[in-house]
Amino acid sequence: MTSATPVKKFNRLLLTGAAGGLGRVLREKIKPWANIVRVSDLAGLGEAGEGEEVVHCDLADREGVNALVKDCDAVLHFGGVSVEGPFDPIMQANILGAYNLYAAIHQHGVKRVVFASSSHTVGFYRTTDRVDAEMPLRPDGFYGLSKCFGEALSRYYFDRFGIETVCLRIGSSFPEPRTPRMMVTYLSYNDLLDLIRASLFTPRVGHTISFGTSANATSWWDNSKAAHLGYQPKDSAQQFSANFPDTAEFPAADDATTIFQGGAFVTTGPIY
Ligand code: NAI
Ligand code: 15L
Repeated sequence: MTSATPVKKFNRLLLTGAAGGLGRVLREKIKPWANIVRVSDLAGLGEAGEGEEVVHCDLADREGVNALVKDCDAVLHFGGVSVEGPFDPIMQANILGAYNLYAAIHQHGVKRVVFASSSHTVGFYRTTDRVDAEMPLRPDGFYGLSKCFGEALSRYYFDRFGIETVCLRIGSSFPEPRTPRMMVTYLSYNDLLDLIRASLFTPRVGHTISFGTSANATSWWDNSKAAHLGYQPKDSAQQFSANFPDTAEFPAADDATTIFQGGAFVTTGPIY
């Protein structure tokens, strides 16, 4: 199947991280995919719109997460700490949070999850490397490590119980690339939406890891292991190339942020 029109609607679709940068975009776009979208976050979400339920919940709260997942058919897991930082908040939101979520998903019989993983699971590969989904993980900090945990946790729940997850190793999904590195890692919001749609509606995905970028001129990632999703990016960072002219100041060639795929993340941590 291609990433085109969904073949069926979910009754209730849960979106975590709905107050975040990506969550706010998705909240508007995913309504056609379900009769009810349950949007959740720690942060303010405003009033529930038509066809929405709003649930404020800390992912680290086991009972809260259990109630959050109840009666949902599928989960888009976009909540959590999204940058490098001290271990404790990352552990609470991303590690304990993922555990709470999958325990609830198992208990309530949810069959499909789309997990916002990150390219920082493999940030210590070099920008001269080409990385595929089966190569060893090389996280570039506590944040990347927490995403490795989410990928392994979802693998366990697939192997043990057949709960299907597509882990999206998202590159950089913002309105436009902010750095020269993001000319490689950029994922437009429209392409992100296509990738999530394919991840939710492709009939059998098992446990899939897909890199998430647009069709940028340069790529560090080989996405052939996720070809069954049929994801075909339509946008490209090239439309923003004027933002980074040859005359602009780039990091030096021997700078760690130039050498490694994770960019600035590779030198940010560890933060104690
Ligand atoms: P964001 O930081 O804007 O949004 C994350 C949301 O999670 C926030 O609204 C925050 O309040 C919520 N959150 C944090 N801790 C929580 C907790 N303990 N319980 C409940 N909610 C909590 O991040 P963004 O950019 O929207 O990213 C969404 C997801 O996609 C994140 O998991 C991030 O790691 C992942 N991702 C994003 C990329 C991007 O380029 N935007 C790249 C790679 C991965
Ligand atoms: C990520 O995983 C982060 O969530 C996002 O905020 C960006 O920093 C992105 O990676 C990136 O590498 O650009």
